[in-house]
Amino acid sequence: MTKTRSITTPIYYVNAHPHIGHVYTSTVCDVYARFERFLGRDVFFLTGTDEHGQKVETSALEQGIEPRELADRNSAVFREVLDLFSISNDDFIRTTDAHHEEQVQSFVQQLIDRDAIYLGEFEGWYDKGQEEYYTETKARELEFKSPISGQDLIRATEQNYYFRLSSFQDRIEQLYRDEPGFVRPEARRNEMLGRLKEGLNDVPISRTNFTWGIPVPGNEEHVIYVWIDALFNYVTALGLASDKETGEDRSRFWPADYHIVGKEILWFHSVIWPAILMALDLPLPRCVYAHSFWISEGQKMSKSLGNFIDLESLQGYCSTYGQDALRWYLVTQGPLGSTDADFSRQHFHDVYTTDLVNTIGNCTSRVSAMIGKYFEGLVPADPDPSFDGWADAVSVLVESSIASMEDFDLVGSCNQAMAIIRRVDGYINETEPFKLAKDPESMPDVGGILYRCAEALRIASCLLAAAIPERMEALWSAWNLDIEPQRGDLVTRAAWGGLAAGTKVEKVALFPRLEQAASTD
Ligand code: ME8
Repeated sequence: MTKTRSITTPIYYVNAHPHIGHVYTSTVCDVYARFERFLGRDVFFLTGTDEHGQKVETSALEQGIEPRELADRNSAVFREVLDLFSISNDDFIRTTDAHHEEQVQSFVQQLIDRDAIYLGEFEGWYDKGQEEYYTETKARELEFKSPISGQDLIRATEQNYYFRLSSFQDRIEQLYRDEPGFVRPEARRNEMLGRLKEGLNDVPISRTNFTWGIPVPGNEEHVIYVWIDALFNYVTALGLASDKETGEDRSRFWPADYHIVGKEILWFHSVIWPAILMALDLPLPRCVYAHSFWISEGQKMSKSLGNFIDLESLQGYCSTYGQDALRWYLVTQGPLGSTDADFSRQHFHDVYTTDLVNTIGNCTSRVSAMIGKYFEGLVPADPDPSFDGWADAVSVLVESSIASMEDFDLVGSCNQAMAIIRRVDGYINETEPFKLAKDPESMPDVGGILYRCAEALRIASCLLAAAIPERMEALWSAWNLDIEPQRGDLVTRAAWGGLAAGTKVEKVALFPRLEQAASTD
C-alpha cells in the first residue's frame, strides 16, 4: 500500500499582504511535498487563508466594504502568490468556505456535548472605548483609567464559552514525554515545556463584540474565536466532521505528518490544538515544526526601515536570478533551525554563485562539454561500473538524502545531493580526463570517468528536483532524460546505472554567472 504523507502551512490572515514569511513557509512545505510525491507517496499538501475575526471586520468597515468582499479579494491574492512561486498545494482552504464553517460548528457542538466547552462568566476591568479588558494588575497600573480616553474603567462581566484546557495538563505533559519529536526543533520544545510548567488555564473560545465569524451553535450571539476556527482547518479540509459526500475521501490524510508553522504561533499548535483533538478523541499530528523568522539585512523587517521583503522584492530576485535561485536560498539558508536567518542581498548573491553557478551549473556544463568534445555528445559506456566505488558511495548519499527529507531536514537532504556533485568535481580534478584524452589509448578510461560523472550528476539532479524543479527539468531535457517526478519512482531513478550509454547530452547553462549583487529592484 502507498504510504500517505500530509503536510500543512498555517492558514494566512487576509488582512495583511503576502510577504517573504508566507512564501518561505509555503516553499519549504512545497519542497517536502514534491520530494515525497517523487518517492511515490500519496501526498496531501494543504494551505489556505484565515478570514474571520475582528481585524478583518474592522479593516473592511474602514474601506467601506463588507468583510466578505475583503476576504474574497485578499484570499485571491494569496492564491495567486502560490502560482507565482510554483507552490504545488493539493488544496486551498478558506475559513469562509461553507464546508469549513459547517464542520467547525459540528466540532464545537461535539465539544459542548462532551463538556469540554462550557458557558462561563468572566469578570474584569473594561475599557468601554477600546472594548478591551485589563487584568487586575494592569488596571491598577493604569490607575483604573483608560490609557486612551482617560475615562474610568468599569467593572464588567461577560459570558463566554471556555475550553477546559486546564483539564488537559497531565495528558499534554505526557504527550511531550512520550513523543519527544512532537514539537521540533528541540529548543522550541523546551520553550513549550517551560510554559506548560506554569500551568494551563481554561481559554475563552467565543466573542460577542463583533459578528464576523462562525456563530456558536445554539447561541448565535457568540462567534467562535478566530484561532479555534482556524485550527480546525487542518481537519475540515479532510472532511472529518462532514456529513456530506464531497467526492474524494481524504480521511486517510489524518493525522498530519507535519504542521509547519512560525515560532510565534507554536503555543496554539502544540498545546491548545492537541488538547482540542484529545477532547474529540481524534489522533494527534505527528510533528509540529516551528521555524524561526527571516530578518532582513541584519534587522527585524519593517516597512519604515525600508528592509521589508515584500512580494515585489521577491519577484525582483526571481527575475534577476530565476525562481529556483530564490527557492534555493529560502530552503538552504532559511530559519528552519532555532535561530532567525538574515536575508541579505550580498549573501543571496554569494550563495547563488557558490552553490548554483560554481557547483551545480559549472559541474554539469563541464561534464556535458567533455562528453560533447570527446564523444560527440553521446554518453560513453563505462568499461568498469564498479570502478572507484562510485555506485556504493552514491547510494549511501542517496539514502541519507532521502532519510533527511523524511525527517524534514531539508538542508541535510540538499547537502547530501550537493556532496555528490562536489565528489564529481573532485574526481574530475583528480583524474584529469581532459589530459588523458590527449592519448587515444586512454579513451576507454576517459569514457569511464565521464560516464561516472554524468551518472552521478543525473542522480543528484533527481534529489535536487524538489528544491529547484524548473532548472532540473531543464537539465533533464538537455540530457534527453526521461524523468518525471509524478511517476513516483525516485528510488529507481536514483539507482546507479540508470543512465544509458549513447544518451545524447547537450551542453547546458543552468545558472548564468551574474555581476556582483545585481540590483533586483
Ligand atoms: O498567524 N519569517 O497568519 P499569518 C518566516 N492566521 N516566516 C514568517 C515570517 C517571517 N518573518 N512572518 C510570517 C497567522 N511568517 C494565522 C495562522 S494557522 C491555524 C493560523 C509565516 O498570516 C510563518 O509561517 O500571520 C508564520 O507562522 C505565518 O507566516 C503567519 O501568518
